[in-house]
Amino acid sequence: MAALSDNMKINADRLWDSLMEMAKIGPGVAGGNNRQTLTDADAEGRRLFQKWCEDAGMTMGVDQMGTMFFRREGTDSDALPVYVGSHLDTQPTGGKYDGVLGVLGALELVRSMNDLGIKTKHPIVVTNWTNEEGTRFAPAMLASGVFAGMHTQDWAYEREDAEGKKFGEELARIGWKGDEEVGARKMHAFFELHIEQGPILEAEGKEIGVVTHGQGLSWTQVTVTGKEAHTGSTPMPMRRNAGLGMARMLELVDEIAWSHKPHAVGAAGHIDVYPNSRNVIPGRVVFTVDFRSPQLEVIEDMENRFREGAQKIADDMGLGVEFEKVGGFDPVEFDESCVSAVRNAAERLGYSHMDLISGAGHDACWINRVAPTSMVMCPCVDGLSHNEAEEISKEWAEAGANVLMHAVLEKAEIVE
Ligand code: HGY
Ligand code: MN
Ligand code: MN
Repeated sequence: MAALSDNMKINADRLWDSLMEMAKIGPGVAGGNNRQTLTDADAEGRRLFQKWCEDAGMTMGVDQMGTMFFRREGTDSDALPVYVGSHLDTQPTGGKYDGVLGVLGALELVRSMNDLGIKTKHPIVVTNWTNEEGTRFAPAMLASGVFAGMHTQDWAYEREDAEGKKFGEELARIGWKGDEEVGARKMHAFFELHIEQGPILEAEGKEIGVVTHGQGLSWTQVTVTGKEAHTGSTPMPMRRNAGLGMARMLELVDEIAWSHKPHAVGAAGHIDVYPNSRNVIPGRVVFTVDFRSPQLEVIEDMENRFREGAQKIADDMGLGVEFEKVGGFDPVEFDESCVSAVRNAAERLGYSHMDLISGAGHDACWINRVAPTSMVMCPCVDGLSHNEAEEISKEWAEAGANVLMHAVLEKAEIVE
């Protein structure tokens, strides 16, 4: 295996230009992106990505969840490929880099390998996972979850968005329902570059996060039922106010998360109120509680205490309450040899770095169950993400993509 040298670098200007070009597709209203999964904007972004990958000499495969795989041949076509990628779908108030940096950083390392004439024993496959965000179709990391055998494809196809549209139908509608069996592909390793989406790297003045673990996640959808009534003429003692019940339950979510400080977190980002009319007491509310912690027993404690407490709130207020687990995964420990490849790369290239637990969920968290996996993280400004003001520097993007390239090359084995 030929040596990796620190002059093997990506082209930072080309990476940045590609990020800015992709950001024009599915623009938000405040400088970020709203390119939600299986929308026409997602389809347009996929076509641009396909063109770029094919221009870089790669051949495309698409599986039945719409995940896109672009293969660069190795000298040993029978060797298991090294996969590298992330996701192109965004939140409704998404930034330009969440997921996209990992997909275009993977493309850039192949483009740079072409420029530098680098050959590897193992093929390399650049990947765009469908529906990482789980915002339009819950849960998050849906396609990678099916790939890892955590969900059935039939269940995934039946997931519905707020308008009652089904995942499988929308995937076919945008023309990205591939023919490959999901999960049939076997991997030598998987790497994902991602912005941290938190404040630690910037605060510590580090350029690279060597991601050793990912915290676990629990999503519980809660339906509270009361009774619609007139907000003016209904006496207070007669009210069965589902909105008030939700408010008390959300206070409980916050209290439970704080009880496990400093690492546990809890909130509800999805809230639907019915009928959502100014002069009608809400008769029904549906919201999703998002609890996370690096420790499984803490997640389980938070889930249990919330259900007990919310049930008591509902009982005391004469409300109905139903709970449905709609997403979740246990805390993740990434593969030691892949983590070392990331750490070796940061050291060889002279980037400041630190070990990190990922606060957000990523496709790598599921793929870690079926292949040796790890992640590279770069800082983001003020740790802000899932906000159109999400920002990174070109230097951070360059550092992350260089470390990604060297980690992939360590596993793919350069050939003279
Ligand atoms: O929810 C998450 O952690 C990821 O951003 N989908
Ligand atoms: Mn992401
Ligand atoms: Mn995200």
